[in-house]
Amino acid sequence: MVGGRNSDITEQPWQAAINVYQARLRKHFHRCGGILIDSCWVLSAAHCFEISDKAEKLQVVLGRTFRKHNSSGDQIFEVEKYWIHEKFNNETFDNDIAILKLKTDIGMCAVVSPEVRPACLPEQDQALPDWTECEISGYGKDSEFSDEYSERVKRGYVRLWPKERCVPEVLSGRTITSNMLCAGDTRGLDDACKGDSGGPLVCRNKDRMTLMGVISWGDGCGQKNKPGVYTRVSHYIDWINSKITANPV
Ligand code: 4AZ
Repeated sequence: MVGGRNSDITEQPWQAAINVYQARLRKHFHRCGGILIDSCWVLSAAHCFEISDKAEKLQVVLGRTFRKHNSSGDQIFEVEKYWIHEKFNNETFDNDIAILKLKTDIGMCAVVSPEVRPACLPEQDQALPDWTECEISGYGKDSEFSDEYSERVKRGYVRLWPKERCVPEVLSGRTITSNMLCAGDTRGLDDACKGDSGGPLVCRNKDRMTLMGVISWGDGCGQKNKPGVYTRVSHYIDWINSKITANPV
């Protein structure tokens, strides 16, 4: 994340880190953010995964303030299976959403604690007013050309942009679909960056932190007058529920 502040995982207990095991180097590497939405279910971005990524190589870490440090509040899971949206478009990033089912033998996975708690989902097609202030979080890069991901989870504040402003003209001509939403600091301060993808954009709605976006893409990071682009989660409630219902824990 560009801008923003160091945070504590208890401030965004739905934040997940998705790691991929590299056999050659015999260790896990940070790939993307994710969002815990139910004990055994995590959302992320479709573009975070390659067809060659076997579920067995993925690891989901919950409850960590410091990305690489074990802590008493963390909960680590293997992935039983994951699904990339059937209509994900690799060119435009339309439908940039994926869902992961955590592995368990005991009928439950993540346990609610101060460090770990699911985000609420919006209703299908629910929208919030333009310029609503929302939060983004992640372990992504502190600047576009940084070599390393952030050691510590960060949180930033962005506002929801009106649809009329979320157009190719402000994003170097790239296609914007109705399944995307734009959010940014109009001054271009806080913004998601590489490694934050798949993570949350949450907005307060009726006193619940509600997952309105999945961090998806942007034209660089933190540039003035360029919003970040997010997957519009309210368009995928039926899709999410169909996956959860068809694959009981
Ligand atoms: C990325 O490369 C990325 N500024 C994610 C979000 C944004 C830019 C890049 C938004 O994953």
